Amino acid sequence: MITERTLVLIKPDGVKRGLIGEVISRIETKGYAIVALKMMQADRQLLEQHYAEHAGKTFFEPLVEFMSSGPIVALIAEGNRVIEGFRSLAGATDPTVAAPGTIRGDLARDQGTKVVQNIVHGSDSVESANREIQIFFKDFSIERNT
Ligand code: IDP
Ligand code: MG
Repeated sequence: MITERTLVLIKPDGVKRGLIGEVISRIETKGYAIVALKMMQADRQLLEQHYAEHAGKTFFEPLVEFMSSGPIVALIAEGNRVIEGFRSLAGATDPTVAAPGTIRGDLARDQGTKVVQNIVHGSDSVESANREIQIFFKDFSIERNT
């Protein structure tokens, strides 16, 4: 049995709208365990590292600005296939077409901004999860994902 961990971020739009509890509740009621959790203000350096794969894209600057515009919540969720499972809970990147029933489909919509505001981030692979967990939780052991 391989237990996975994933990095989840509740983005500034989620925090501002008072949806921390709603997002955490969906993760917990699905059956995943939350094994680390903090509220923080992400700075540019941290976000450039986290979103390195998007450097150079038109929405990169707006993304970094948006993600540093207010507090976020970072957490590590754990469980079998949690990486895929949380992406499924989150729904498609574009909230306009994210399926109803998903976090993005139920709680977000197009705000007409340069960057898509969609409440949550979730790692997309074991490699990303390990990398992102190290960025946000430096002292956390990633043993179980390797
Ligand atoms: P994901 O969050 O669903 O994994 P990514 O492609 O990794 O989506 O993009 C990271 C974030 O950048 C998205 O969650 C969204 O906030 C923003 N984003 C992605 N694609 C676009 C785009 O085409 N226009 C504007 N913002 C985007
Ligand atoms: Mg992504």
